[in-house]
Amino acid sequence: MAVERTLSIIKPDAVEQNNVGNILAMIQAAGLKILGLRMLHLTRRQAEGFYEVHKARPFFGELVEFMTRGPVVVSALEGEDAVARYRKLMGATSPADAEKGTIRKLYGSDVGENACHGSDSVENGAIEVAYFFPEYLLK
Ligand code: 3AN
Repeated sequence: MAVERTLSIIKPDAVEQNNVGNILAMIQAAGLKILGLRMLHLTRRQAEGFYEVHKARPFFGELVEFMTRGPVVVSALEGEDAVARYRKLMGATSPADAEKGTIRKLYGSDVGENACHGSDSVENGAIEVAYFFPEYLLK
């Protein structure tokens, strides 16, 4: 298995509910290394750019509205098989379908306000890490 990088976003709902520390603790307990960490309030342009692939989906406007509602915490994670391991730790997109003990089951509310984002492939992991941590492009 290869060492991979993946991007985590702790979404506005989880920040509002004071779950940043709980989620970062779960990431670290899972053995994923936090390479970079930033708290920021996404601009509309940043959110639309990040979710460009979902532009045609009916929930795009709602998604951008939600993601710009308040601050988020983005982190670049690294580890063996990090993309799949973080996806497993997050649980299914809809918290109702997420396994017990996952971030979305514990802290998500619904399919939109689901506490966290994680890259869905190694390729997107590299692209998304570079979107928020351009300094990691060269390393
Ligand atoms: P995941 O984040 O699990 O990869 P995707 O790629 O299907 O899920 O969706 C991207 C983001 O769009 C999700 N994180 C979720 O918050 C949002 N989303 C997906 N489906 C809906 C929906 N039906 N209504 C509102 N937001 C949605």
